[in-house]
Amino acid sequence: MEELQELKRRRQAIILAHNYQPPAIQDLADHVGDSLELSLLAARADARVIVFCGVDFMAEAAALLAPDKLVLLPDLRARCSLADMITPEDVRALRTMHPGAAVLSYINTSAAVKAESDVTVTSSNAQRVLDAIPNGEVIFVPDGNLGRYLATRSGRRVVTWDGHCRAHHEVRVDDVRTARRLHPRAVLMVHPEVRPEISACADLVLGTGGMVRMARERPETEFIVGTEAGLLHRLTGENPGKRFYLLSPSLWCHTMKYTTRDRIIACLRDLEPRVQVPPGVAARARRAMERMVELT
Ligand code: CIZ
Repeated sequence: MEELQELKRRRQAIILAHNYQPPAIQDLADHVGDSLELSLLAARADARVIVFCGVDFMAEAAALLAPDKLVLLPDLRARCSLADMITPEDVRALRTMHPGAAVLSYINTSAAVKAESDVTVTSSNAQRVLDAIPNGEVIFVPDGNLGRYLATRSGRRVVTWDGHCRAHHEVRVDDVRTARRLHPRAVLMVHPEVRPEISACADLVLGTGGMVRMARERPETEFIVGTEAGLLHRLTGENPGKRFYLLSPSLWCHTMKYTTRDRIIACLRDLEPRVQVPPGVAARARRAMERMVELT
């Protein structure tokens, strides 16, 4: 820890950790949050170097919003399989098939896909952004479950893509039955990346930021959590006296767990691996992210 603190000071660095990071990484970070919160923090931070403990698209989003800072991702194997399920060419083909439709891309996309989109959304603001888009056809990529959830909530026609998060998509109705039986008084909160039949039987459907807020504000003391296991560390730490149960053992993202303290030290020492977005792509992708910030 001494070596890490000394390197941080020397590099004028801050460490940002996503809510899904391993507990030890959350504990050493300067801030823990969702991808948008952390990217906005990166932009405002009085630092020259940002160590982003998360997956590739998150570090890219931080690099887009904080172009004056050096953004490091401790392990380049930390990729998001959902983000890898769509390419910029796929988005261009969807636009050709649906001329005039607005393209909303989930934050879990590469900068190159964001650059092909009209606006980016996160799980916490997707509904608000959709409501702010004038009536007409909307394309939502790449998470099919979240796209279908938005279509059901809004009653609008949403063209979806068949991508999914492996961890959330694996949750089954049987997991819900078992958890409800074991914890009958608990509030069931799930992430909108789960299948529609799972969100349909939940008490709350929320992104991780919303789950953190609800756990704090609701009077109930037990919660079944339908999102990646890493969030339980934060929920438990911030809410002594309340209990949190993971909805399903499938809720585990392997690539989120590549970050280690040694890798953070190595990247602060070597100032590598860097996350950089080519300028032509960056300008258009930043516009899609800024539009989201304007609309929410
Ligand atoms: O936006 C994020 O950080 C993700 C991927 C999930 C969430 O709900 O926070």
